[in-house]
Amino acid sequence: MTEADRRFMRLAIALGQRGLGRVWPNPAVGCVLVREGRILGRGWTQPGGRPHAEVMALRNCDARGATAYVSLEPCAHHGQTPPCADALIKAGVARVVTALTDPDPRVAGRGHAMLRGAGIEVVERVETEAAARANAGFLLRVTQGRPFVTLKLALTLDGRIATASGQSRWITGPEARRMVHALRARHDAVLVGAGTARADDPDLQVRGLGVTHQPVRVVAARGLGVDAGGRLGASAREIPVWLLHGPDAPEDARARWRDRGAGLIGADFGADGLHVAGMLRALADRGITRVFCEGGGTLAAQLLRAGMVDAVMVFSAGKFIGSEGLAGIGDLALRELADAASFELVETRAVGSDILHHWRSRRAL
Ligand code: AOF
Ligand code: ZN
Repeated sequence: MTEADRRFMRLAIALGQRGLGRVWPNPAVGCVLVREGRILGRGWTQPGGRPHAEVMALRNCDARGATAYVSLEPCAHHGQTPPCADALIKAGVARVVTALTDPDPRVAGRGHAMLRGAGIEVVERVETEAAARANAGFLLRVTQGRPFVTLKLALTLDGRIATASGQSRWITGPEARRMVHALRARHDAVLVGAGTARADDPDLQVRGLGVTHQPVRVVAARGLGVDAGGRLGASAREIPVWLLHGPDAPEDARARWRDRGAGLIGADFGADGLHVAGMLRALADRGITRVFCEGGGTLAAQLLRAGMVDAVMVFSAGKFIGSEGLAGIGDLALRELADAASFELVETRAVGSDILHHWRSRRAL
C-alpha cells in the first residue's frame, strides 16, 4: 500500500458520499480507475442504489491494466445487475484496492475472492476508518439492524428550543436553516416526534437548494395523535410520510392518514412508551440507513438514553430564553455525571450569525 493508494481511496470515498441520502437501502460507494497515476474513470452509486459505482466508473473507458479503487468490496451477487467483481474482471483491471469488506451476506468476502481467483492483485483495508464512517448507515443497517442517527438541535445559548409559550420561529438565522435543508438531503429520512409535529406543523422537505430528491418524512406517534390535515398530510402523496405508531393507535386516525397516502408502520413501542430500538429497527427493515432527527426534546432524550445517537449537529444562536423556555433535550434520568451521553468534537464552524458544532459518538463504528 502506497501513499498514492491512500490518496485515490480518499477520492473514491469522497465521490461515494455524493450518493448519501439517495441510494438507500444500498451503500454510497465510490470508485476511481487509475493507470500510471492518471485517472481514467470515476463513478459512484446512482440514485436508488443502482447502477453501482464500479459500473459507472468503467463506462466509456478502457481500464485494461488499471488499478480500481473502490470504497467497498465489489459485489459478488447477481441482483438486479450482474456482480461488479465480474465487471472489473471483464474490463481487465490488474489491481483492485478496497477499504472495507461488504457485510452484506450475499457478498461478505466473495467479491475479493472472485477477483483473486481471476488473478487480480487485491489490496484490502486502505482508509478503512474513513470509509466506515462514510458508510456507517449502511454498515449499521446490515450488522445491527438500525440506521445511523444524526440528532440536529437549534438552540439558544441556554439550550432552549422555544419560549415558554411555544414560539420557536426562528431561533437560528437563515444560513443555519439553509444548512439544515442541505443536511436533510444527505439523509434517507427525517424524523420528528408527535409533539413537534403537533406544535410546529412542519413539512420537513428540502427546500431552496435545487435538489431533486426528498428524504422520507417520519413521525414517531405512538397513538397517532397528529392531525392528518396538516402540512405533512397535505403532501404525503408526492413525498412519502411514514407514521410509526403503537398497537393502540385508534382505527379512525389510521384511516385518516391512510386516506392522505401516508405509510403506517406498526412499531414495537414497548411497555414504557417510546421504544426507540423498535422504531429504528422498523425503519432499517424498510431499508433506511441514515436518519436525521429534528426533535423534539422527548424523542431526542429517548434516543440519547438508548445510546442510539451517532452524530449531533448543534446550531447555537446568540440568544437567551431562560429556564422557563422549552429545553432541547428532555429528561435523561441521569444519576452520575460519568453516565452522561458523551460525544467527541468533529468540527466547529460559524454559519451566518450562528455556530455549528458537529459531534460524533465515541463508539467506534
Ligand atoms: C458495489 N458497488 O456501488 C454498491 C454495492 O440490490 P443490489 O443488486 O443493487 O445490491 C445491493 C448490495 O450491493 C448492497 O447490499 C451492497 O452489498 C452492495 N452495494 N456494491 O459493488 C456499489 N452500492
Ligand atoms: Zn456491485
